[in-house]
Amino acid sequence: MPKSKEEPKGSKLSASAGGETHQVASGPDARLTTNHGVPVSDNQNSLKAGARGPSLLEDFVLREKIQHFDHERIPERIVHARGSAAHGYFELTTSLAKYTRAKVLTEVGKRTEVFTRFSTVAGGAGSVDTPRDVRGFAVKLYTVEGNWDLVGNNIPVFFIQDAIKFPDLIHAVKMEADRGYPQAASAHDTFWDFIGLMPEATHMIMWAMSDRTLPRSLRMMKGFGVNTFRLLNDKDEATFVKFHWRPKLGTQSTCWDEAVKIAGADPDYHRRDLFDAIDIGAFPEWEFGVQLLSQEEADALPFDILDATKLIPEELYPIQVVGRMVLDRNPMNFFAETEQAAFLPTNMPPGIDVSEDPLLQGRLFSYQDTQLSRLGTVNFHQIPINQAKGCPFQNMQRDGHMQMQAPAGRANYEPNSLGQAGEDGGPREDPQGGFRTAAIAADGAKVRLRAETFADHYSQARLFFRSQTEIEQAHLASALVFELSKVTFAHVRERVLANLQNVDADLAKRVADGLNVALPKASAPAVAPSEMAPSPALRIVGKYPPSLKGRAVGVLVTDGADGTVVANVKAAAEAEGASVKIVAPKIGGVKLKDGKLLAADGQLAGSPSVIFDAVALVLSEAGCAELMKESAATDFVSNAFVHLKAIGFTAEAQALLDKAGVVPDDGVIDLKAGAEAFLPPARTRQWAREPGVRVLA
Ligand code: HDD
Repeated sequence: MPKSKEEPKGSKLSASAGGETHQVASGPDARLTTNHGVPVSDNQNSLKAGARGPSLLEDFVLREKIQHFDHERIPERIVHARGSAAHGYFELTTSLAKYTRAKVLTEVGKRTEVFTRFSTVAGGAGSVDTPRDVRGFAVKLYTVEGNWDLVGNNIPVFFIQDAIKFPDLIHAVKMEADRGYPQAASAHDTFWDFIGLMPEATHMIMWAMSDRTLPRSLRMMKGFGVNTFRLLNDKDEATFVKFHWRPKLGTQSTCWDEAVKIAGADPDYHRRDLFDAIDIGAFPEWEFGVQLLSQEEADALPFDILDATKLIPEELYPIQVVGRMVLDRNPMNFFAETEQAAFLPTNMPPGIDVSEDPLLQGRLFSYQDTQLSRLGTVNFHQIPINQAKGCPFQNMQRDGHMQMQAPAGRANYEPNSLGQAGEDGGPREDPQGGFRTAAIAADGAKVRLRAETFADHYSQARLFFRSQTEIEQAHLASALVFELSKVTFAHVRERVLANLQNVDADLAKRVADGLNVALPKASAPAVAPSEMAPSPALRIVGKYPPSLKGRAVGVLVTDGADGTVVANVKAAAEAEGASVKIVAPKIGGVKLKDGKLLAADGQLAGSPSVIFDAVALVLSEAGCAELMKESAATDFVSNAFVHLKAIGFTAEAQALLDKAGVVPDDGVIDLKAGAEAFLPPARTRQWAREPGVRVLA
């Protein structure tokens, strides 16, 4: 779209959502107009026949305003409806030129603009941020050879092997057809009915029931391309590739009980966390890595590389880190950018190609198609956030709803002889630099079959479960107990248990005990599961980075609190990169022991401990006595304790600790030992505390 070269005085170009601009007046000239530029004299009163009379049809100002409002919503995404996103850049650190000719993966040091959207899968756009759910991790890279959309998840495998099952999977997990609930929850009959009947989902179920589906922050999640793709070099030689994003802040999760309470305390917890972090300049960062395999190496694997329910253990094929992504700019307008962003797995620059993975093959159709119903036009690629920004885009496609471009000239077909390429003749194909597909032989009979190499549904489920720490195994088993306890059909629970027997007999028994039901016989697996060497890479616990960076500390204070202790805790935590919030009984803050006023960031009832990673209680005796009458205070402390958080305290807080049921341990720190003593337990969770506060399966 042509930009005006000269800005009229007193006006500016409104910031673009990816390149496009329109003039808006600013300063004293910023007057309200209709959509067609007519100045509006009165935005408070509609045009009426007399002050108390009926409104007049003539009032085009009223009608335009109401009509536009009536059409503000577009259909939400059928899956991944709730999401938040940010702009940033991708930077290549190691060239993959041996494997690919894609410039984005060969030009070391070059920064490519990105737009990355994180999402939950099952809930609607207005649902909460912290249900137990897989998270979407979709990155749009505006490369110099066209957009590359790497549309992945925070889990490296998927529920199903063939795209034809996707509508069934989604129908089963979303709210039930007759009653319209539950919203954003897999703990219900139809989901587990489907899962029990689809043994191929078992590996993914292990991940879904693990703490991976309770991320602490979008900044603390891994991302995976999930499907197998190909890289193609300048000789058109193909290499299989799996794509990985690894968060610099480490992979961190919440506890289930905590996630449920966060949903009430702050339904926008993840969205706010991402926005705030970028706003203060704490830009989230991920390493970008690849696993590369030749055809021969893929053939030698004990599972099929085209099967999206399988991962390639990092211990077998280490992830080579070749780049990084930094998110450093919040969207300016949620709707224009985040809501209208259209990701397409078919968006790939030359040098990257798909594989025959039957899940991916279906995706190649679905995303383009769904945009037509969401965005309503074949021209959705012209919406600024979706435009190829790294290079021009031009072809002979024309017209359609919401055409924003006015291509010049007569040549809207090709070949033509109206003029030279790039001039009157328009653009031409580029056999050398253009996108080429890997020349993979494909001459089988037409069949509706699942390859036998896809038949082993349990070995990797077992690998995942057995690779977990004891703590993670207990969380996983307990999540299964929770979810299956919401299932009302006994036969559905039984079928899932029968499948779990094939994963691990101990797991199945623990879940059956947790449900207090008899353990059924194992279901007959299509292929008997085999043992794989445990993969420590699949664990989270024990790997939190030894720092408070990117995390939040809540300091509960009362009138008469010791300001020096507050200042010390704040300074020590902030020095590690934590954000520290002062929580007080009243939002106006407190008067400290020395008479100084301390401003509050949050009021106690609205700032429960679930929104912090560690807490400190800096109270006066009188303040503590007041808090003893306040359930929000007891909840603040008892929740911090059962959510395995470090609790720093001053001696005056002892009565509140006792009332909240806090039992002294390594994570309950008397601050008289100095703020430094609070840091080591605050950097992690007190896993050893868990058996004392929660009965796990
Ligand atoms: Fe999908 C959206 C990820 C399988 C059909 N998908 C969507 C988004 C993510 C994924 C992250 C949200 C993008 C955004 O932020 O706007 N989907 C995956 C992954 C899959 C997967 C990692 C398995 C490897 N998806 C999958 C299949 C199908 C779809 C098998 C259909 C056959 N997905 C869609 C869709 C969506 C979508 C219906 C809804 C909104 C959209 O595309 O733009 O086309």
